[in-house]
Amino acid sequence: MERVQVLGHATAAAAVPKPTHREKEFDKKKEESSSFAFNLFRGKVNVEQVFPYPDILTLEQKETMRMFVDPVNKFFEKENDAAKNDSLETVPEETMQGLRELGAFGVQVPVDYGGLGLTNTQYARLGEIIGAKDLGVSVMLGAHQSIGFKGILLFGTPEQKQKYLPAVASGEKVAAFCLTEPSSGSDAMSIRSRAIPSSDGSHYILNGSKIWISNGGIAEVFTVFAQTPMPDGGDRVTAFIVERGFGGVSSGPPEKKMGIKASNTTEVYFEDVKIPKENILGKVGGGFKVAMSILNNGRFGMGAAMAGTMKAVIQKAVDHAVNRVQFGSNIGTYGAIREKLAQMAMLHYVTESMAYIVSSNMDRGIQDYQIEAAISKIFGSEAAWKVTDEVIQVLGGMGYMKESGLERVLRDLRIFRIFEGTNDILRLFVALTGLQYAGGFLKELQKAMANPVANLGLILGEGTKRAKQIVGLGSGSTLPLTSVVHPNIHPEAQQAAVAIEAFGGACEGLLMKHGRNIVNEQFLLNRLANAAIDVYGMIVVLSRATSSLNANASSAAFEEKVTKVWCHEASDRVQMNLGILRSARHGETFKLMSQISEELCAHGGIVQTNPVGF
Ligand code: MYA
Repeated sequence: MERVQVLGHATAAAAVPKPTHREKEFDKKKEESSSFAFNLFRGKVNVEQVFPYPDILTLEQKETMRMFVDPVNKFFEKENDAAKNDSLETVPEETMQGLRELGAFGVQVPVDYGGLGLTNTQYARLGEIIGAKDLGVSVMLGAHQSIGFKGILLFGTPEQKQKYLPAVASGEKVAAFCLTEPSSGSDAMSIRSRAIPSSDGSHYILNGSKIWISNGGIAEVFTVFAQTPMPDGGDRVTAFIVERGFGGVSSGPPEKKMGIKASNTTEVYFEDVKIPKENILGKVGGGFKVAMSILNNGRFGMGAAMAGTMKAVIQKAVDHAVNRVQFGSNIGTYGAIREKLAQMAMLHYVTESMAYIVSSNMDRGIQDYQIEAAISKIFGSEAAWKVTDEVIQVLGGMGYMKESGLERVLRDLRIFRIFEGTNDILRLFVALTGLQYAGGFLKELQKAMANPVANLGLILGEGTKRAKQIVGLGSGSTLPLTSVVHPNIHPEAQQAAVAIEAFGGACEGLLMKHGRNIVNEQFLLNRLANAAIDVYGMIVVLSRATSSLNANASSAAFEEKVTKVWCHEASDRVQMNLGILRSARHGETFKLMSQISEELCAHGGIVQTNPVGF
C-alpha cells in the first residue's frame, strides 16, 4: 500500500484520510519535561538542563581522558594519512590495527566487556579529535559504535552483551547499522525487509536488502531492522542482531562516493538468513523505537566531530590571514576577511557548546534530549560546511588546490547534512515534536476553559502570560534567564527571553490556526525549526560564556564577544522567521513556490525556453 504521509504513519492512498499518528498525538496530554527545547515550544524558559554550563568532566575523568587524547592525537599525526586513505578509498589494515590498539572501537563499552568504558562526553572529545584529522576514519568508527552496535549497549540482554560486546569493542569484529532500503530512506517505517518466525518458533527467517550501509562490506555484526508479523495480523518493525556467519548475508562492492571515501559503503543482502530468536533486540514489534533511540543517541557525536573539523580548518584560515600580504597588508586586517573569521569562530563556538551540553545531559541520565540532539546534528553539519567553504574562500586559489587538503574535507562534509537523518527531515522532526508537546498543553488549557472555576490556577498561569503578550509587555520569562546569566551579557539574555516568548506565541498561533493539520505545513515548520535552532544556539552560548565569565577564564572576554554577536544576529533571524509565519505575503510566496515546483516537475525540468529561442 502506498504511504502518503511524511512524518506520520502511513495512510492508505485512496481511503478517506484518517488522522495520522502524528496528528493524533497533538491532542494528547503530555508529561511535563524539563528539556529546554521542549519547553521552548510553550514559550517557557526552563533552565534546568542548560544552566549552569556543565562542568564537563570530573578530575578523575579528565585524567583518564588525557591518557587517551595524546596517543590518539599522535597516532593521527604520525601513523594515519587522511589524503592517502581518501585516494586508496579504504582504511588500511595498519590503521585499523593501530585503532584497535588504542581501544578506539569500544570507547563507550563498559570495561567489563573489554571496552574503555568512557562517558558520552569523553566519547565526544575523542570524536572531536578524530573529526579534525580524518572524517573517513571517523565515519568508519562512528558507524561501528555510534549506531552499529549501540543497540546492543542500549537494549541488549546480558547474554547478548556478553556474546557480542567483547568482539566489537576490541575491533576484532566491525559492526554496521542496517535500516535504509532502496524504497525507504527518510521514511524509515516503510522498510520492506521481512523476518518471519520459523514454525517451531526457535528462529526468524530474514529476507531483504539494505543500501548505503556504512561498514557494510567489512562488518561481521549487523543491527538489522525488518518487518515481522504481529498477532493482530499486521506487520511491525523488529530489530535483530545478525552475524555475517549465520549464512545468507552478503554485500555488494564498495560504492563510489563524493567523499568519506575511506569509509566502506555497500549494499547488504539477506537471503533466508536464520536468526535465532535470542537475537531479537528489544521487543518484537518495537524495532522502530529501537532505531530512533539509537539514532538520537548517536547524534551528539556528530556535533562533536564537526566541532573538531571546524577547529582544524579555521586554523588554516587564520594562518593564511596572518601571513598572506595583499595590497600592502596582511589580509586578516581587512574587514571582509575579519567578518569571515568572526563568523567561523561563532559557528564553531555554538557547535562545540551544543555538542557538550547534549553529551553531558545524556551522561546525567536525562532521557528527553532528542530535540536538542537533532538540533546539534543539524547545526554542526551546516556550520562545518559553511566554515570550510569560507576557509577555502579566505585561502582563495590556494584553498582550491588539492594540496591544501580542504577540498577533501569539503567533499567529506557534504554527507553529514544527509545521513543519520537528513537535516530537512530533522527540521520537521524538531518542529513537530516540539509542537506536539505544546499542543497537548494547549488542549488541556482549552478543556480547562470549559470549566474555569475548577481550573482557575491553570488558566491564570497561562492567561497572565498571554495577556502580557497581547499588550506587548516584555517577557514574564526574562527573570529565569537574567538570574542565571552573567551581568555582562544581560542585554543578550533579554534578547533570548524575548525570542523565547515570541516563539511560544508563534507556536500557539500556529496550533490555533492549523490544529493538527500543521503536520502538512512544511514551509512553516521549516522556519519554525530555524527559529528553534537559533534560540537554542543563544541559550547554549549564554550558558557557556556565563560559566567562563564567572570562573574568570582566560578566554572569557573573547567568549563574551562571540556570545554577544551570536545573540544579536540570531535574535534578528528569529524575529524574521517568526514574522514570516504570520505574514500573508509569505503565505502567498509559499503558494507560488509550491506552484513553481509543481510546474517544474510536470515539465520534467526548467519550464521557460532559452533567451535565444532554442
Ligand atoms: S543510518 C540511517 C538514518 N536514517 C534515518 O535517520 C531515518 C530518518 N527517519 C526518521 O527518523 C523517522 O522515519 C521520522 C519519523 C522521524 C521521519 N526519537 O509518526 P512518526 C516516535 C524518539 O513521526 P514517521 C545513517 O544514515 C514518535 O514520537 N521517538 O513516524 C548512517 C512516535 O512515537 P509514539 C521518535 O512519520 C550514518 C513514533 O516514533 C523519533 O514514520 C552513518 C512514530 O513517529 C525520535 N527521533 O517518521 C553515521 N522519531 O508512538 C556515521 C519518531 O510513542 C556517524 N519517534 O508517539 C559518524 C559520526 C561521527 C562520530 C565520531 C566518532 C568517532
